[in-house]
Amino acid sequence: MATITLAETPKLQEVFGDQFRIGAAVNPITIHTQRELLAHHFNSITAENEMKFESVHPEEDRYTFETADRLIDFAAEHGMAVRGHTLVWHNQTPSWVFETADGRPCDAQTLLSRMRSHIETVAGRYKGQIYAWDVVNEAVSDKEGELLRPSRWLDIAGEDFIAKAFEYAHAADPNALLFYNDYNESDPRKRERIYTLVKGLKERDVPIHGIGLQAHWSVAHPALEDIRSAIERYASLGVKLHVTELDVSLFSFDDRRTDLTAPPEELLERQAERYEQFFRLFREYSGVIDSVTFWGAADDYTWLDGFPVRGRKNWPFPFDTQHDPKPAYWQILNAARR
Ligand code: HAH
Repeated sequence: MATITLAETPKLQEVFGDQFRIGAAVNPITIHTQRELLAHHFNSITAENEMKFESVHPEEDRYTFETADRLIDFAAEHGMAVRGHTLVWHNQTPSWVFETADGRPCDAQTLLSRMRSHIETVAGRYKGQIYAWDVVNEAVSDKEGELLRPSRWLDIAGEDFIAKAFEYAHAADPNALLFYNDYNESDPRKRERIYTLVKGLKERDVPIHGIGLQAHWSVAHPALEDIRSAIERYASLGVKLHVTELDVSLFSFDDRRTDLTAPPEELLERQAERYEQFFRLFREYSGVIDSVTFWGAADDYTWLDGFPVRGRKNWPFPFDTQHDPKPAYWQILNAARR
């Protein structure tokens, strides 16, 4: 059915080459199954899971870097940049990190010294190969009236765990750009909490260089003007912005429908409209946004298959399950034309 070959489609990395890098989250399977597509359109990758705490540091005295190293090799082979994801997070982190040998909560000093060894080892290993790290992921609360999300990091080490993570990362790789990364980043209330956190870090001279906007968006949310306001607000702190995990779900978050076996044309058109608007906005702010990474590349694989509705497929990317361009791809190209 494809009437145009990959070689004939303009490369996203070239179309936007003067504005920002174009990235994709990858895993050990997609670097094979999506190899040609990735090599053609993308000049940056992020490991979807393979550099997370549980993947590289399953036990206190054991690091496992084989899979992460393969992703680094893939990037090097194709001349791609690598964003690191993620050093400190409340999810996908093994319990041993927070516990004593007999399973009780460890003390603050133990936790911070484990954090330091972890960051030194991981960021140190990829020094010069990973140009930007998501140092802390999702530490801000989704609840009104609460700045930080309750977590074992916060419980044990107190709010200083965030500043410490940045300090350790900066010591481990002084040239890496260090990011605070979060979702619901364009919600006006959460935006203010993220702003408050990062402003506080900047005022204390914590080495933080940017804010990562995850950008897990949908055909319905967030409003374009809320995204614009978030970009402006974050940029006013004098930090860089990276769009770190872009995808555009065909379902709004509270839509529980499970009837679709293929994406309806009408939803694909709405998705395309949204993608065009987003890329126009990214271009408009390309003075502050220097990387746009999709949380995947094509619809044959997405973390949104089965999340948040079990058993439901999603089609959030500009390329379909066969890696052919969708309406979204063509409208992203429109966004590059003024
Ligand atoms: C992200 N959380 C994580 O940063 C990433 O590491 C993971 O692979 C997928 C998504 C986003 C998220 C969300 O959209 C809703 C609820 C919790 C977390």
